[in-house]
Parts: sequence; C-alpha cells; structure tokens
Amino acid sequence: MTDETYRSRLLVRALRREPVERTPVWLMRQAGRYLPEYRAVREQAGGFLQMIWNPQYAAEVTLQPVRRFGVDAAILFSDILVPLNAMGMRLEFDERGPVLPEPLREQRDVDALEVVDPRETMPYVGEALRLVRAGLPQETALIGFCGAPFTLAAYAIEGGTSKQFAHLRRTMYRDTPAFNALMDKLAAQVAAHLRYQIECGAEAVVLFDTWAGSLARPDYLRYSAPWSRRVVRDIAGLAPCIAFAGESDHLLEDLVQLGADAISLDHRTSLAQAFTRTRESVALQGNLDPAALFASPADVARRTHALLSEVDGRPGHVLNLGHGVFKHTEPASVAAFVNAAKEHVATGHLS
Ligand code: 1CP
Repeated sequence: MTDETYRSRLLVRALRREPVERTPVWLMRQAGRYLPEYRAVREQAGGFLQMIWNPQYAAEVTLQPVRRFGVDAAILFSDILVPLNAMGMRLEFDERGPVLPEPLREQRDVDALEVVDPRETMPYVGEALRLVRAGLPQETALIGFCGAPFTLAAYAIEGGTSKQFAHLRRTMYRDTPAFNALMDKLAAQVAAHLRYQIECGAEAVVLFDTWAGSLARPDYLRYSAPWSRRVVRDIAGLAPCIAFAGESDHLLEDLVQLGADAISLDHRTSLAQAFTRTRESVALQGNLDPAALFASPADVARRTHALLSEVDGRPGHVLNLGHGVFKHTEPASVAAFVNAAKEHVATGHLS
C-alpha cells in the first residue's frame, strides 16, 4: 500500500489512534433488507446463503451501501456462522434466523468437528474480498470479520439463537472438558479465518462476541475472554482488530485486556466516559442506538452531531451504531447519519 493510499483510509488510521481530518463512519449490518437493491439481489440469488457462496452477489451487496451512502468502510457480506458450516455443521436460515439442525451436545460431537483450511473450504470468501477491493474507491477501507469463539460456541451448542442459552450453560458448567475442547477448535478456526481474510485484502477485522454480555464478569473471564485473547494474539500486527461485545458495559475494562486495537461500544455505554475508563489506550467504535434511526432524518443528524461533540475530536474514534441496522430502517435516516458525520466539525482536541 502506498503512503497516499494509507493516508486516504481514515478508518485504518483512526483504529491506530492517529489524528484524522474527520471521524470515519460505517454501520454494522449496513448491507441488508432495509435496502431495496439488497432485496433485489437476494431475490435473484434465491436465498441468503446463496448470496454468500456466490462471490459476485456477495461483492455486489457489500458495495451497495458504499455507493449509496459513501461510508468509509465496506464490510464483507457473509455471516459469522459460515465457518461452522465449513467445519462440518449443517446450517440453514429461515425467517427467524439461523438454524443448526445438528447441534453439538457431547464430547464426541466436538471430536467430529474439523478445523479446516479456509483457502480450501471457503474460497468464495477470498474471491469476494478481491472483487470488493477492486470495486471500492481508494479511500474506502475493507473490513473482514468472524464470530468470537464463545458466540460461535453458543450457536453450535444451542443449534440457533436463544434467550437463556440453557444447553450452552449446561455444557460450560457441567461438561467443561467438552466445552474447552470446542473452544480450542473454534479459536484455531477463527484465527485462521481472520488471517485468510487479511491475506485476501481485509485491512481491518471485527471479532463479534455478540453474546458475551449475557455473562456475568467472572464467567466472561473464565469462559470467553481467554479464547478471544488467543485469537487477537494470533493476528497481532497483521491488521487492526475491533472487538465487539453486545450489551457489555460491565465488561469494558476486561475487553481492553483482549489486546485488540479498538472496542465497539453499544449505545448503553457513555462514549465520553468510555474514553476515560479505557484510559485512551484503545480506539473506540460506536455508538448511536440503532433504534435512533427511526427518528426523522433531521433528528438523526442532530443526534449524530451531539454524539460527535461528546467525543470532541479525541483521536481513536470510529463512528458507528451500537449494534446492526434494523430491518425497517429508512435509507434516508442512514444517509442523514453518514452525512452528519462527514459534515461535523470538531471544536475540541483537533482544532
Ligand atoms: O435475511 C437476510 O437477508 C439475512 C439477514 C442477515 C444478514 C444481512 C443475517 C442472518 N446475517 C447477515 C449478514 C451479516 N451478519 C453480516 C454482514 C455484513 C454487513 O452487511 O454489515 C455480519 C457482519 C453478520 C454478523 C452476524 N451474524 C452476527 C454478529 C453481529 C451481530 O449482529 O451481533 C451474528 C450474531 C449473526 C448471526 C445471524 N445471522 C443472521 C441473523 C438474523 C443473525 C442473528 C440471529 C440471532 O439473533 O441469534
């Protein structure tokens, strides 16, 4: 990458806590059903997994929000559950979300799970990344991602989404050797998947630990953090890593210890206080409430300026939502969010 290309990619610089001309902005789940052009491709492809497995479709929907809104980053269109499928688990998506009809419940299920080479089992991921990079403006960064081992274990053991995670908790507490063996395999797969995406052009990666926040702090430290830390260590120096953990205000100080370059905060955490709590030792991403996008575009712009004023130009901020875009969001509100970010003039630390 030339110096000029590097300088133009605000996202990568902000993740390294370098001063930037303006705060970079992108949205989690920025490709999705709230966009008519996404729905059209989904119809043509015939399903969600069909879009992921076809690099042309995956690249097209990855590029759609970049074209429409001019966000500062594209995130590969895929899903955190794709590697579980590559490891040998059946995976389906229905109206309610993901379904894994053969969940892992015992040691021998874990034994049957295979750590695989992403180059051989998920070549469509690398191909889609190359197509996206070729279609992106120079200044737009490309992001890869993976689920964190704990969140992947939650889906693998439950067989889908859950509110109480009873099977997961039973396995964690009562069959700890099987849980640990599963986490070891998942950590190896996750690290390999992130390395593969970086090799194929991802300039930053997100590690999504969506269900981490469901754990009390001692359980997070015992059952999730060690394996996430292993993954972060495994990719250190290759590309900046953003650690996301859902509803995790109680874990913020522990998330710093993962060693990632940035932490993605949800809207329940005060961004200004988070800079203090993390001693400005990591970059912070976030954190407009995704439901705030149901406000009028003018109100969304006001809320976005208020959030950016709170940060006041401190280095190491990437603007995003606290969690993914909701399905019934109006594109005009997303545009208002992105445009407000691009127009915002910091009055504090940078001026
Ligand atoms: O019907 C559709 O079109 C599918 C909806 C959808 C989409 C657009 C799903 C099903 N996944 C995705 C894409 C996706 N998932 C991306 C693509 C990048 C982007 O466009 O922004 C990413 C980064 C993910 C990651 C993901 N999948 C997470 C982690 C982030 C998060 O939101 O917490 C999780 C938990 C999933 C599982 C999943 N996949 C899909 C759904 C509906 C869910 C969540 C189900 C649940 O609540 O358990």
